[in-house]
Amino acid sequence: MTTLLFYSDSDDIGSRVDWWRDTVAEQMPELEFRAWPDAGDLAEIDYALVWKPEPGLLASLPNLKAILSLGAGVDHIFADPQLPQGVPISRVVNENMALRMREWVLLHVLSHHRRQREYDQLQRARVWRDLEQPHAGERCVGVMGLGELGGDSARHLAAIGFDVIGWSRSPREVPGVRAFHGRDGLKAFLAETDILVSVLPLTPETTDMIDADFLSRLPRGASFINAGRGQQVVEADLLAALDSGHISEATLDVFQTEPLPVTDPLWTHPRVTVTPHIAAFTDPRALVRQVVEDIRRVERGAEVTNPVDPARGY
Ligand code: NDP
Ligand code: OXD
Repeated sequence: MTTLLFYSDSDDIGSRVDWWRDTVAEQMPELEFRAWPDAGDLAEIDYALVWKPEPGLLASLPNLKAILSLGAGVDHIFADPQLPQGVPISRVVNENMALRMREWVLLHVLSHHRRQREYDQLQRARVWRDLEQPHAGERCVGVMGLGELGGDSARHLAAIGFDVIGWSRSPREVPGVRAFHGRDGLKAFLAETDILVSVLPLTPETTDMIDADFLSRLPRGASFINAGRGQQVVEADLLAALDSGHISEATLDVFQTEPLPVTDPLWTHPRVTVTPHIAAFTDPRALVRQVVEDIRRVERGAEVTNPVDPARGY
């Protein structure tokens, strides 16, 4: 009997264990589904489907054949100092995830571009006034991360007329996007960017990357939109850049601490929009299809669908 262990530290996902059990059973009735903490004999677990597994959990499964991430990001798996070496890791990639991210990115880029925050203030004050509106081709949107999600958003930003540039670790070609890469390309990329969008994975290289020095390389008045990970941003430096006017506004979906603590100044900053890590989310049915596909592949000796490279960390 092949056995899957399901673990999630998120109440949203964890409270729907019966849905996951039933949906997995519909697609793979021969698979035994166990939900943490009712894991039974740990030596019987072949696959672990996880979100933020507690440290040491995966190392306690001696016969694990693959780790399947409940999210697109895998930093929650690499955060485990006892992560077993050599066990393949698969992460979520599907069109619905890219579509959701694209919707969120376009919504907020357009809101920054069309100065919606200022119009909201004018409405509250009952003031009828138009603000200068450059057209999209005069606005440079810089997208950091040109992978499954960032690449798709960048392409669609270009399709509605923005001047789009992108930044990745290695050279990438995205239709309609002028691409920069690596540390060497970063300065030039930032110097051109009016609206910065980050969809980067969290790795040792990207942790605390967006600090005072980084932000100072953007033109004065640039704005920032983050859907990558909160740990990439030194939040005190971002607040200082907002207060000085160097950064005109920020829309943040991800934070150093989630949920964002009620006392955090980001909640009430007049030029910050907060969304609760909802930019893109996994379509659970598509994810179950991917899980079943991954298990079938590994059982026949093939590679998982979307392998993560432990050396890169994403
Ligand atoms: P991919 O692995 O497909 O793409 C990652 C991109 O980031 C690649 O272009 C990669 O470069 C680039 N990159 C990685 N490290 C660096 C670096 N050090 N310097 C420059 N570029 C770098 O990931 P996805 O697009 O699927 O997902 C990206 C991230 O989005 C996830 O890891 C997660 O953190 C976040 N996310 C957020 C969600 C939300 O709701 N807020 C939902 C889902 C994901 P290269 O092309 O050279 O490999
Ligand atoms: C993520 C996700 O990685 O929601 O943030 O999938």
